[in-house]
Amino acid sequence: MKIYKIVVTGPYNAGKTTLIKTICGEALTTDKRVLSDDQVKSTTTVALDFGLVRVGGHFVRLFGTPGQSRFHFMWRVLSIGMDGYLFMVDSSDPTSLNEALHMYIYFRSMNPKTVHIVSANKYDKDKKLSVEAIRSALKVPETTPVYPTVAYDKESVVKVLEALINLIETDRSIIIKQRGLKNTEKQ
Ligand SMILES: Nc1nc2c(ncn2[C@@H]2O[C@H](COP(=O)(O)OP(=O)(O)OP(=O)(O)O)[C@@H](O)[C@H]2O)c(=O)[nH]1
Ligand SMILES: [Mg+2]
Repeated sequence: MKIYKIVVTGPYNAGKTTLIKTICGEALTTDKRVLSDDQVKSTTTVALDFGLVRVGGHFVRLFGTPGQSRFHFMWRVLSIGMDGYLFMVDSSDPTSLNEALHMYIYFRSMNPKTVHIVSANKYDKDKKLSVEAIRSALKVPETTPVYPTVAYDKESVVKVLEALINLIETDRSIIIKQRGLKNTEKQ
């Protein structure tokens, strides 16, 4: 059994805190009241979300970032030592895509070798952008999966986290093969 650190990130209101609460039940959150007038919700994450969960036979430490760019210093801090990240986008809000693109570029340049999955969240909504539209808007590389998710739905969250863990493990075994080393680690 391994312990993975996975960061859940993405722009404001994408559903990061909801996803962590859904899968972890008891999660540490730091939501505070939104101060601006044009609010679409009443609270926002100001530091981090944290939860520990067992997925696919492994322990996963989940760290959620704030979405607002004024807390961007936490993006770097929370990324230290991560094994992979989930980049969440609100598929029902095309106006959030520009901000999502900037944040996605920032995250990829900060962690160029870290595997990740993009989530088209709120896929339960009638009006939404397709997975393909989100892939194209964010210029997601072909090798990176884009998954439709519903952060309220535990099954959906487990599925995307299992996929991310598989990616992390595949990436590791490729690196080990490339180095010509034998993976003697006991499973
Ligand atoms: N319909 C639907 N609503 C969702 C889903 N995920 C989250 N929401 C709603 O979207 C809003 C934002 O959710 P949060 O979890 O606070 O989003 P966040 O990404 O943590 O937001 P910040 O911390 O402010 O960046 C809330 O009203 C949630 O109830 C989803 O999959 N489907
Ligand atoms: Mg949040």
